[in-house]
Amino acid sequence: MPLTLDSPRFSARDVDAAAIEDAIDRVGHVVIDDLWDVFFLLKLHDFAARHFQSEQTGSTHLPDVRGMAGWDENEFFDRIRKSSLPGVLRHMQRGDFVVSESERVIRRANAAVTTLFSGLHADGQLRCCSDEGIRSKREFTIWTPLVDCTGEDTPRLLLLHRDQHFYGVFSTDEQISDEGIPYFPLQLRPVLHSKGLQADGAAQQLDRMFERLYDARQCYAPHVPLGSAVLFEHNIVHGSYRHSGMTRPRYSMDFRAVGEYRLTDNNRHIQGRQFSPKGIFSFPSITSVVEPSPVPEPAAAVPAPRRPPLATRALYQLALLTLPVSVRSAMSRWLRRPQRVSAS
Ligand SMILES: O=C(O)CCC(=O)C(=O)O
Ligand SMILES: [Fe+2]
Repeated sequence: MPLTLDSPRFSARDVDAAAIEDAIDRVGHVVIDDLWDVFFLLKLHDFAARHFQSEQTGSTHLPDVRGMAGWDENEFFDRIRKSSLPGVLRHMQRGDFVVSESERVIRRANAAVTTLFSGLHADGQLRCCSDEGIRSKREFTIWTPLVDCTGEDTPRLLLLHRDQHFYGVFSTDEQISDEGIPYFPLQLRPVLHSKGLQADGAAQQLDRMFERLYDARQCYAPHVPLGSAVLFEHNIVHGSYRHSGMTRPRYSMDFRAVGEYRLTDNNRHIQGRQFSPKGIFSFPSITSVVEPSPVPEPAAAVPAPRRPPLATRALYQLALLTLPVSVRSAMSRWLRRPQRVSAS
């Protein structure tokens, strides 16, 4: 069973929500091309570059972006509103849906640093909400790269076929352990600072384990150009697609959406925004309609990263509307060039 690039693919310009749902039901995930405004993603890339560069811990992710310098909460929800996602999610959730504020992550993956990838796992962080779903109990993750992910030099997303798992492929004597908790090297690490993956030869060992997984299970690592996203169901096993030959780092954003749900003591603490045909409301307490707001200037203390000039980015945005994906990908890679992060 090979690793394939051939994920079900749809265009956000001509969205067929029923066909997307059908593909999710069969395979577990879909790629949606041209979903996002690329300027928005470039802003998020700047945000990620600023905050990861100032961080010394070597962590794979910024777990909670709320209140961080440069994060614009209203713009985030407004960009979702302007995309094709509400149509798709309303169809699959059979009505209003809620995007959580807390289970929203900016990540990085960099194969030059063995520990900088997200190991295999299933999501389901919002089970306490989706279990109480009124019209649907489904929970979806939307994964969006903030760089072009169409080359073999850049980590992208790895997904297993629906109902497949890495259990059974490896034996327990291949597990390593951090703070007494055993796990497989390609699995999501149980603790942030994983010593088990810092041993000599760990990168090669990881490569070999992933190759054995690709032989044993149906795996997907679709190309995802800047502007596209992967939508998958919470129980799909996924993680970073990486191998030690990769040279470019990747930033990405992921967030989750559940159907409108009943409030209980277990989920009342989870804040989110409810998308309804009347607008976007804070949830659980429906108090205000969210209006788009101008993007605030970055905080003075945080140095702005180098970015391509506005005219170049405007040209790119124009080209995006007219050129085929292969040409857009090449432009996107070129645009990302000044943003490279050193491997150390
Ligand atoms: O970005 C990655 O490599 C992993 C992403 C992930 O775990 C998620 O989107 O839930
Ligand atoms: Fe995940």
